[in-house]
Amino acid sequence: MPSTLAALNQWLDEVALLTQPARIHWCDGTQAEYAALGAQMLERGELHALNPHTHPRCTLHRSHPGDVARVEHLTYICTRERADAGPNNPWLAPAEAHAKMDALFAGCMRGRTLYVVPYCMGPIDSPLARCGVEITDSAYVVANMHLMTRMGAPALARIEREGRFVKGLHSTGELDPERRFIMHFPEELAIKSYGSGYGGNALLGKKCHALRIASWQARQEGWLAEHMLIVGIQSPQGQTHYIAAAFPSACGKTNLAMLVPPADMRRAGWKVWTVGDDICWMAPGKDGRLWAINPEAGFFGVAPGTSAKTNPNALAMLDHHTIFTNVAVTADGQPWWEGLDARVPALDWQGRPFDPARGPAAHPNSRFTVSARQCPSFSPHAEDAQGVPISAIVFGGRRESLLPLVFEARDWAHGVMLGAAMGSETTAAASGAVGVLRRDPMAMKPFCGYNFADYFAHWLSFDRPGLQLPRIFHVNWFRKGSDGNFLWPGFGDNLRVLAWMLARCEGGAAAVETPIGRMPHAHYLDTAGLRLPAAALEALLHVDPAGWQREMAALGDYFSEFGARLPARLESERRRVLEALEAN
Ligand code: GTP
Ligand code: SPV
Ligand code: MN
Repeated sequence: MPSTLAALNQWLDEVALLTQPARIHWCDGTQAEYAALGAQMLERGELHALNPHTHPRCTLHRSHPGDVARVEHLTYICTRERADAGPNNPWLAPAEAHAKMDALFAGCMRGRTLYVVPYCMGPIDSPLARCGVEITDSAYVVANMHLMTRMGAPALARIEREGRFVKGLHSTGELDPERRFIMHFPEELAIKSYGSGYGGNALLGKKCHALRIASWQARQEGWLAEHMLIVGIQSPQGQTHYIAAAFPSACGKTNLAMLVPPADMRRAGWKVWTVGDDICWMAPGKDGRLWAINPEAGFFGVAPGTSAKTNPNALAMLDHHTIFTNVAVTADGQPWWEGLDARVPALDWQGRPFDPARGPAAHPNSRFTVSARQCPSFSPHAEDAQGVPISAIVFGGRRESLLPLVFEARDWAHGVMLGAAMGSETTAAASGAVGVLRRDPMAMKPFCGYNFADYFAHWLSFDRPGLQLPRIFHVNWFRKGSDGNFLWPGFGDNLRVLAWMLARCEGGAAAVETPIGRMPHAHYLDTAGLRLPAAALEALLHVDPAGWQREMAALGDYFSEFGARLPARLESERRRVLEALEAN
């Protein structure tokens, strides 16, 4: 299946000359190909079979124990001008980065198969979709790309028609953290990733293309590439609104996207439809609204914490045709992770007999890979070529204190400032310490492919005549009480907060003006079906003026890191909140 596109053939020739593979396999994306790859990996021990009675066609991959998460300090944006990458990204000059990477890639595929993976991010017939080709020596990566993207012959046909594609080169290498880099060349629409087999580092269509490269393109072309879920909320009146929400890694996107309404709201007629759980591409439509697609075709989700109680939709899709990575296993060969149920697993994520003294049985960043079509709540509009119209944008983080359950921005510029101000406690999705509060504007700290100052300016540029922009909200499901427990039940009950937002979008619900934004009256949140102490709800909706003054002062220090490049409007929005707090 050699391509008719000369640029593709030529690039492949160059890569093959450099990496010296024993054979080249052009992926066609068929089920037969997927099955053959699976059989080879089972035979080589790269995948392990799971219980075929409880989990038909499910497999387990155990990664190298030192290769379990994204590596942000080794992930570079290589632009000609250092300032274009911004203080928010590690940077290397393109020539230097290519030389460094090509030295690593030299001869690295000797004796191995080179896979050519043409893929399309987004519905294959969508004008919003974009294509790429990943060259990799990892069968595990190819299998994951089968589930996560539209890959193979249809994608190649689109690439040949368009003549344009993102070039991604990946090798698992020696899995030596000293010889591991993920380099992005936005000016060349190219990615080079070496030394890791982990999702975000190796499935190049995902974070590398659909966020870092796409965010660069989106700025040039007037659209947005965001780390957001997309969910449709159908009210008892039958109207469906779509919400896009940016939460940092392992902070609840998958769970909100697949939310099951609590019993009282389900009885009242609320329904929830999943469009995407991690990435959202949105562009202004002819009607002035923002229309969004999920560029992915599958979910690469966090396993720990997923249970019949927290996320029944996820659990229902994970009992067949799923690849698990770094989960534990029960004595009868079922996948298991912390939070699933009360069983005790036999083997930990490294395949050793489980010993609680060694820590959790499943790796805290263990994941599942599954086709989105297996999700019971998958929206009938998830694959619409034109996308879905967005009514509300939600920002949120993992904040044990200060940040209230929900508040609404006064207008777009205020909302952009709230997004830029986002902070969150770090999680196991990236290497490094967990639970440390850091700035993560719009949940894009690890994923924005250019200078954050320019990114904020790009967001602000949508505030113009002719556009009907979504309302912007901020949420926090992770406030803790003095006992260290979460104050808000979260998960399905988050729909109570979304319902207030939708009422706001329809002009229905009242709001209280506060210095930080608009908030619901406690009685406006439908918490009748909840056993939530009044004191907890009050704490969740409390604005602490002194704490907020400190927060806004710290934001000023953060903004000053961007110097004169920071849009003045952002700083004036910050001052406005500070002044309102002082006047209060
Ligand atoms: P990435 O795939 O890393 O981008 O993460 P994500 O944002 O999709 O996070 P996910 O939904 O997988 O949630 C991560 C963890 O947070 C899981 O362990 C969840 O159980 C937990 N979580 C999600 N929603 C809530 C919530 O509303 N409340 C609480 N307390 N925990 C939650
Ligand atoms: C994240 O870390 O935000 C993820 C997982 O969604 S990864 O694909 O590895 O980036
Ligand atoms: Mn993510």
